[in-house]
Amino acid sequence: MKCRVCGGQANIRLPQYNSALCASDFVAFFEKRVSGTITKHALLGEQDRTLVAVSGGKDSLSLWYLLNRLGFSADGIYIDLGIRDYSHISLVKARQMADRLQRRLYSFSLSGTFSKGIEELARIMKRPPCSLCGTIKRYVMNRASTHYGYSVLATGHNLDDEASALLGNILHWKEEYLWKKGVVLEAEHGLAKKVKPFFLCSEKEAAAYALLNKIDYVYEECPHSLGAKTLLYKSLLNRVEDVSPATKIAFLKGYLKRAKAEVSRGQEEKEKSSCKVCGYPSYSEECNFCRLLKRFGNGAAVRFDIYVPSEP
Ligand code: Q46
Ligand code: ZN
Repeated sequence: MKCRVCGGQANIRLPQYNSALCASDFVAFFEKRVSGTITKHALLGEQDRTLVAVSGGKDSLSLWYLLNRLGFSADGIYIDLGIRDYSHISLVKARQMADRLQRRLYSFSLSGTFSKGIEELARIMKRPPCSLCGTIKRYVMNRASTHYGYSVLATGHNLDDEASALLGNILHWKEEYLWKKGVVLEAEHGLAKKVKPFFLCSEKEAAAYALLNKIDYVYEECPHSLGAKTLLYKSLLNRVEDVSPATKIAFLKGYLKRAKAEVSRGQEEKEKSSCKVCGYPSYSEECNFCRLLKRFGNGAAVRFDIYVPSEP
């Protein structure tokens, strides 16, 4: 197998592009692809201040690293869900990257605020951990972005995440979410713009990029992701991809084209008002997060730890 660019020994097969590349040409290819997505969809501009949602996994750490390599000075935010060793190790990996990049890392601790981790909170509230986790993460990231003056929040969602979520939305006809899964969600209601620069990059590509750049990430997935439906959809899509390479990318590209048309057709969004406590957008008088804080916060305020790496 020869590298399509230099003709040397290829290490990475990319059947979806009918190609194979050596390590260094793969890194260049991957970076060019991400930077192409950023330009094509106007994800980031020179004047933007970017915050990357960092989980300690390969996608988010690779994204943080890559954005800085491309010249976007991006900081990170980590949310400590209080899941035993998993959360601890993830924070260690995130700090290592902050040191390597010499960038700030903000962190928010659930246990520090609610005296309980996500699992206990979910059990008491009789909610699935992932749904509660989603509510908390969205709020905390929005809050950190606006509070510290970041105009863009970038997440490491990759092609496989997006294709499986899309498949799930279609299988269950969740029309309220169907057209809101694009590469970019423009700033609204005073919140930062959300972007997904890895939208067209597969999980395998992100893992290869992490490996080749010696990015040390947490290998285990969050224990709650096991058994999640998205894993089933991912494996189904991978089986299709094995037989018919480039299906996933065509699925998402087709979606993006149609999503644009659907959004511009102007689906009426339910009017959002503001939370009377924190002023953030909410469908009810008091937002879910403030209600949670009232119930479990014991008077605690939302606070972030800021890790500023010392000079190497
Ligand atoms: S939602 Fe669920 Fe993830 Fe939160 S509880 Fe873990 S698996 S981290 S993306
Ligand atoms: Zn609120």
